[in-house]
Amino acid sequence: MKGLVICGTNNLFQVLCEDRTQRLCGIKGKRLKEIEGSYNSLAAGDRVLVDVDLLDDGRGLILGMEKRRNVFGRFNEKGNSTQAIAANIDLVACVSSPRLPPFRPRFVDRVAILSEAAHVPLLIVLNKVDLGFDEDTEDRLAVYQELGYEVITASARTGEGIVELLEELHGRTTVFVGQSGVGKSSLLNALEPGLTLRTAEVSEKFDRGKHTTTMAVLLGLSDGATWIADTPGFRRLALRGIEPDSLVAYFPELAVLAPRCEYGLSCTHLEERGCAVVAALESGELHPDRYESYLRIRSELMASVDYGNPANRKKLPGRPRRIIDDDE
Ligand SMILES: Nc1nc2c(ncn2[C@@H]2O[C@H](COP(=O)(O)OP(=O)(O)O)[C@@H](O)[C@H]2O)c(=O)[nH]1
Ligand SMILES: [Mg+2]
Ligand SMILES: [Zn+2]
Repeated sequence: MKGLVICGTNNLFQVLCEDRTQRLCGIKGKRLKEIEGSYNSLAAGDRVLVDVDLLDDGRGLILGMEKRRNVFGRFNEKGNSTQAIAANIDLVACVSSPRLPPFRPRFVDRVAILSEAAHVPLLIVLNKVDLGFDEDTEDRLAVYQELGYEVITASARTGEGIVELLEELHGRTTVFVGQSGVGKSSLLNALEPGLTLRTAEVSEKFDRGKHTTTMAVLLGLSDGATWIADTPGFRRLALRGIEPDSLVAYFPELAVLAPRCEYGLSCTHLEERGCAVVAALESGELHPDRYESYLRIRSELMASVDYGNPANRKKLPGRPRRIIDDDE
């Protein structure tokens, strides 16, 4: 029968089957050939075909996966491969806070790129607005809005913005991402009391140590139509698999500017003559922080495994400048 992957890791998954029973399922033959080469085989939100264990109704075997509509993932540096976090989603919600921890637009930029890569719209939630926020943060949020990203200011503590957030999420499947401490769990509980208790319960069953820290758990709201993939706080979001020369396509404002560069597609937007990106930066049309993100991520992509190979490097204009950890 058909089922929906709620969470799982290490080839063991919790699947909500169409008869409304949750079953702990292994994978037939340990691996599904559709997704060979990925760090974790299946992700929360994947639709699968399950063979129920005849001797134990609480168990089953996953026979196959339905083609994914999309997948939101990140690069796992330890595993040196892409890690699917949630599949078949309608929205990415990047949760942030103005203080404790401070607002980190560079992290938001990375989530925005991952959303663009997955072709999924992005919602930026600034939680903890009861703590107030400064002009810089306000300024950056306005930039994101101008770029076409939805922004909601909220407070899990006072309830501000929660109705608005619920309206955004209603009837959709959303993955919540954000650094730890920004209030993802608190927001989920503000949306529906007790919601995160289930994350804790499910995580316990899967306590295999290392994997649980990156496991997403799909939670269904009681309306039966709204799903949220709760994720643990990622400290770092490494990016891979994007050609450095195509990176502009993931920054909406750069994608518009780049075709106007004098050197066209071969422009790296670093220091070429007639670069429309640099011109926009100088005129103030392009936010310097967004350009800085572009530079940092480009360096990271240039220095990554794929481009560390001299054979590949020759093809690429410009040299990696430095690797910067955005946590700093
Ligand atoms: N002032 C304030 N604190 C909050 C708010 N939301 C969460 N917190 C606090 O921030 C801390 C981290 O919250 P938590 O939900 O665990 O964050 P998570 O790691 O993103 O899931 C907790 O101490 C919460 O009480 C808020 O809207 N305002
Ligand atoms: Mg949490
Ligand atoms: Zn250029």
